[in-house]
Order: sequence, then structure tokens, then C-alpha cells
Amino acid sequence: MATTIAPKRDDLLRGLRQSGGVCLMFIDGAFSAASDGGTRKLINPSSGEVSAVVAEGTKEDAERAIRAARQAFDSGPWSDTHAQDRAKLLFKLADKIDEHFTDLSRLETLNNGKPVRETEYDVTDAANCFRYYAGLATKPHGETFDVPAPSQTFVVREPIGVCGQIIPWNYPLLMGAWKLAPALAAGNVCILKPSELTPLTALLLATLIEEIGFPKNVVQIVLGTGPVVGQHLAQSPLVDKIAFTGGTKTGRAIMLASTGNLKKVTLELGGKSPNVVFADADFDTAVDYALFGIYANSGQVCSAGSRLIVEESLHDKLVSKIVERAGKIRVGDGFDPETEMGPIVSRAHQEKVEAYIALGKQEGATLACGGGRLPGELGEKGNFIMPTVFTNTRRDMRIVQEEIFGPVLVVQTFKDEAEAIAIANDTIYGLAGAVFTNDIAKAHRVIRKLRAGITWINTYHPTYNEAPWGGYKQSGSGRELGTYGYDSYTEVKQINVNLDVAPSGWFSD
Ligand code: TXE
Repeated sequence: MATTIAPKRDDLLRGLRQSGGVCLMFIDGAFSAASDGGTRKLINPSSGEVSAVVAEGTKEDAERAIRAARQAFDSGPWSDTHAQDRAKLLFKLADKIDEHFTDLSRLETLNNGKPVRETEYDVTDAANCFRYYAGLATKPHGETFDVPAPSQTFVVREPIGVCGQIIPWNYPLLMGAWKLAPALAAGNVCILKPSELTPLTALLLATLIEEIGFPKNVVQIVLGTGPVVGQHLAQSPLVDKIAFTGGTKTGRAIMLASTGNLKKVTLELGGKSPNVVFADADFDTAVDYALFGIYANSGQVCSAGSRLIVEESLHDKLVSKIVERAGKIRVGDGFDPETEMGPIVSRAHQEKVEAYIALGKQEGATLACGGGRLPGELGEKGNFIMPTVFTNTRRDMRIVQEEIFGPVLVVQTFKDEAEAIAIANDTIYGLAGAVFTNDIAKAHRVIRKLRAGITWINTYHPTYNEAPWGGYKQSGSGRELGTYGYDSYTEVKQINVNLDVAPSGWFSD
């Protein structure tokens, strides 16, 4: 394997605002430390070393940001700005992200561990997301209705207000873009809370936002843990909407916390997505996407194809090829140009994935490959798990039903189309799913029966800013991206106008 060419840590952190070696958050127009001076050491998932020290926000910091946001929305000019002006700023931000492409992608690799080739995709996607919503900002149109004269009725969309946006660690910059771009395009003000594990790229984004000159408090970035800062955002009566991406359990807690003022809530949660392969599928394509579906970002993807559901007659041939190819995946440091799969985000999450692997063995599934840590010095320091495949599974096994969120593929088999569909839909989740077959009618029949919001035929994972993202069942509520994502940041108002200004005479004089 080629030598790791990690840029120097201090060079990567240079773009961030710091004080005394602590990276600061962005509240009320200024880069600030935590109210109680608290800090958190971030750990590089590949080396186990401290990668940065960041401010650890408190409830008081969250409250300060909420009050500043409230003021900015209620009396600031942002929600009344012309959409063209908001679009201009979003286009500028997209250009700034492009200018900082290398800094952002390398910082993301330090942040989350994923290989540079993945973080480069993420940065490009993030810029494209801002650009998409910059374009969309000027496109919304209202409706008018043919109601009895002399009334005229029309409908407009308006921003919701103060949006708390809580994001996870698996796509730290991209999830920030998915949240901020539609909300800002629609005229909302945002408080973004990155995962406490991976706040670095959001902090660099804050410096770009400040440089561009967004109005004060239109975007704030508050750091801190979920149970403290995230929970406070969800509970606050001054916050109008929460948009959350993360685990299903946390999503439930957020929904409960949001009931006080019945704020709007969108949730993008976990999955256990089926990848259905029929015997007539193009073999090499099915193998390729089965690998990509589960091992991209080390399986830490909400839409990962974590259940391979294969027609019985193809099982042995398909599994043996997948096992052979999985064994060749180069696992290592994200800065190593030869690395194909990086580490797990944290030691705690690595242990959670390992506990599932142990459980799979206990439950009686066959470990066809992987199952252990990366051997050698790198494997001791970092959080690496080898690509893993379980066969001989049963539908009731926990490794089949629960989201593992790591590089662990479970294989299930089916005899016919009806059984494939029944197995595919047999979890509490409904985020994504795919079907591989050369029979186009069958592909469409199966896709239409999948209870999932994001689906693919003869491919896995590609998605675009234009199309809605979100899940059925316990994979969430609401949709992000596309016009659906924009709409989810707007209130809808009907306006009735009397075109014959005269008393109605309903009550006698
Ligand atoms: O996520 P959490 P965790 C799944 C995956 C993983 C599991 C747990 O299965 O194993 O979730 O991961 C904030 N109020 N996904 O614990 O807790 C937290 O600070 C408000 C799927 O790391 O959901 C972070 O910013 N906020 C997923 C964010 O929630 C709270 C991506 C996500 O963390 C909070 C990640 C609270 N009470 C994990 N508790 C996806 N859908 O892509 C935590 N947070």
C-alpha cells in the first residue's frame, strides 16, 4: 500500500476561526467559545489521534443562538429580501465551496475518516446543492382559484421562520448543504447543529458564509451534544421547525421534544434497505452495485443496500463473487490514495458494529467473509472493520431486521417475485431499495411494490438534488431535496380579496 500522504493537521485547520487552539462556533454574528469554556477533543478515526479541539456548546449557547435567530427572522430583512438576492448569495456560496474544494475535502477526511475520493464527491455535491436551490429560489409560483365573484383567492408560500437543523456524522458537509440550501432559498433563518463527532467542515462553511456577507444571524452554527444542544433546539418554543437526519431512536426523541409548540418536523432516519437480485440480472453489474451499495462510506449510509435478497438459483454464484471481491477491497486511512474503504467514525460505533457481528454468529448466520478488524498497526490505532458478509440468515434475526450502519451485508434468498417483495418489505424501515433484472416489466412491478421512498433499477446509490429524498414507515417523515425539500421549508397561505368593497349585509343594521 502507498504511504499515507495526510496533510498536516494545522494546515487543514488553518481556515477555521480559533482561539487558544480551540475551534470556535458561530453564534450571533461572531465566532465564540462555549459559555462555560467547555471543549471537546475530536479523534481522527484512522489514527486514534486528536485531530482538533472544538468548543462544546451548552444549553445557554443554544438559547443565545435561538434568540438571535428569532430577532433576525422577526425583525430582520431576510424573509422580505427579494428571492433574487437570496439566490445571489447562495450562488456565491456554491462558488466559494468550489474555490475551497481541496481544503473542504481534506478537512472532511480528517473529520469523518472517509477516503478523499468520497469526500471530493461530497464537496462537489454540496456546491451543487447550493447552486440548485439558488436557481430554485426564484422559481416558486402561487395558485389562483376560480371562486364566486366578487372574491379572488390566491395562494402564496412563505418561510416558516427559525429552523433548527440537526445533522449526523456520515456526510457532515453534504447534510449541512441539504439542510441550509432549501431553508435559505425559502427565506428562513437557520441554526445548524453538526454532530459533535464531526463539526469541522461545518465550521469552515461558517467562515465562508461570513466572508460572503450573509445578513447577521441568518445562519448560525452551534456545536454541542444532541441531548444538550439538539434537545434544546427541539424543545424551544421559539424554534418553528426542526429538520433532523440521524437514527430512528433519536428521531423519535426529537419528535416528542417538538410537541410543546407543535413545531414542524422533518425526519430522515435509518434504513435496512433491500437490494433484490433476480437470476436474469446482468451478473457483473449486480455484483458491482451490491458491493457499492453496502461498502461505500464503510456502510455508514442511511440508504445502504444492507440486505442482498437474491434468487435462490443465483445465490451461490453471486455470493462467491461478492465474497471474492469484498476480500480485495483496500481498507485503510482515508488520506492514502489507494484506500477504497475508510474507517468507522468512532471507536464506540466500531464496537456497536462489532457487537452486531458477534450477534450474527450467535444467531446462527454463516460468516462468509470479514467480521474482524483490519490487521496490523493501522488496525490497532484506527476504527477499521473488514468488509463482512453473512449468509444463511433468517428473516427474524436481529442482524436482518436492525440497522447495523457498518460494512456488514446480510444475504437472504427468495424463490419467486412475490416472495422477493414480501422479504424486501419485511422490516420497520422503508428508506430505499433496488432491483436488478433484465426483465423491464418485472423491474417496474417489483419497484412499485417496494414500500420505500428512494429506489433504483439496475443501479444503487446515485441520487440527485432534483429528486425527493426520504422514507416510508419508520425511516422518517417528510422529504428533502428537489421542490419537495423547498416546500418543506414553507408555510402555505391563502389570501381572499374582496373585489367589490361593500358591506355584506349578513347582519341587519
Ligand atoms: O446518531 P444520532 P448516532 C443511525 C445508525 C446509527 C444510529 C445511532 O443506525 O448506528 O443512528 O447513531 C443529535 N435531541 N444513523 O447515535 O444520535 C446528535 O448530536 C436532539 C443513521 O450517532 O441520531 C447528532 O447531531 N438531537 C443516520 C445527530 O442527532 C440529538 C446517520 C445524529 O445523531 C439527540 C447517523 C437528542 N436527544 C446515524 N441525540 C442517517 N439517517 O443517515 C442525538 N442528537
